Amino acid sequence: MISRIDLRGDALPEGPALRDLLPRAEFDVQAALEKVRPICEDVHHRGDAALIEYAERFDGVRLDQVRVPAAALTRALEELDPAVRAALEESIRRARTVHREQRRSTHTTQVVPGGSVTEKWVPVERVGLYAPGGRSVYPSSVVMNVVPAQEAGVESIALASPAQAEFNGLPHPTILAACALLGVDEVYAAGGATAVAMFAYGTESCAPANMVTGPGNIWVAAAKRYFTGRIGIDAEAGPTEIAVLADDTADPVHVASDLISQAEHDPLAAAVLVTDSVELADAVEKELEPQIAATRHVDDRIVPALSGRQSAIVLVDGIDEGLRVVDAYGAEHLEIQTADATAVADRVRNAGAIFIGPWAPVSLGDYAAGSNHVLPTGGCACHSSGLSVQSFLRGIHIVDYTKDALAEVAHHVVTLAEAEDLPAHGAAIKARFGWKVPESK
Ligand code: HSO
Ligand code: ZN
Repeated sequence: MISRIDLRGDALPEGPALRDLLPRAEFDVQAALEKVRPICEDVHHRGDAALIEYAERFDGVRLDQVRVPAAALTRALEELDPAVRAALEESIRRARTVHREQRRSTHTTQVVPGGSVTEKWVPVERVGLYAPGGRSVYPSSVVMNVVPAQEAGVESIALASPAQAEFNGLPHPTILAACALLGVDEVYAAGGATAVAMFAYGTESCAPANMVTGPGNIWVAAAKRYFTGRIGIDAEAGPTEIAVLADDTADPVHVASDLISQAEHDPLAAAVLVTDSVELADAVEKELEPQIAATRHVDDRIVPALSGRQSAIVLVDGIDEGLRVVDAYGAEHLEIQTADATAVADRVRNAGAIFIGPWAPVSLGDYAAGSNHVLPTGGCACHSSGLSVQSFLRGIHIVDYTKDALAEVAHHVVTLAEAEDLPAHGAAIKARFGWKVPESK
């Protein structure tokens, strides 16, 4: 079911050529952009009325209002299965423990006597978080978005999730319950691109946000791209990915179950095993079948994900080559299932998150490791990181120089201004010293 790419024998190509040999799904956000543009502009011009109309068209439910009443949040929490509540509470606790330590403190650098630069970290004022509905109702993603925003000190946090016909037009009750657990009381029934547009432009019932984060399908990614520049975004999340770098010490039962675990998300999800052991590759392939037979979401997601061109078993000549392959791939999630996994993991450069050894499967990170599960996809791990407190902070430089400190460096500033043919820049210095460049000491 899963294809093989055999890279053994010849030397691996360098850089992009190696990346081209590796599997990856088509995720054409640009094409989707043209479709979301009129929807976003409609929300701009007609506000809540447009949101209500799109909920009827896309979600099949007629809403009276897009804002979820406070009583619905309270009720959802009251009716939440106690075991799910306990699990969410533990997930929140662990995520807070990790994210609290990501806070940044103000730091002043004394550049010269009398001249300092302070970096002050200020949270984004208002953030709109998106939680998908439909196939992916993930209260865990509410946790992963809200916790870093709260720990960063974001004052105003709103969340949107699609209206669900079976719940009278409210978002899914577990999403509402997660919001209530986290203390998020501003929630909207809005889905996909319309939710992003609601946060970007604001409507009668929802104030505009400075930033939108959260997972979503291609329409959400396209809407994020449409508004980039106007608002901040976390990332254009693509289908989820798992790569496993394994040798003959790995347990094929674990490897197969982990590959299936992420294939379960989406028919476009990617599962890639990189190994130098043909025996392990054979054993994993054999193990996939009974495990798939024993689970749900088989024909709609797991089989298309594993048999799609985005998934493969990649055979390499050794773990050094395997490392080159996983670095070229830049997986959202990377498991290291090798001898001395910690040392191997230490050598990885590109991955959204790394899971070491047999006892740290991606599923743990999805729910309760304390790490964040909103991670870069599509190879973006080579330049971006997952969601964190830092995502919601801005570092502002505060420049404070005395007259003497400015005088000392003035000639350099004037020289550079002249070199760039910007004499007025230099004049702004000279104006402070009787239109002369102060003598350097
Ligand atoms: N693996 C997904 C997140 C998730 N898993 C939510 C379960 N629920 C993307 O990192
Ligand atoms: Zn997952």
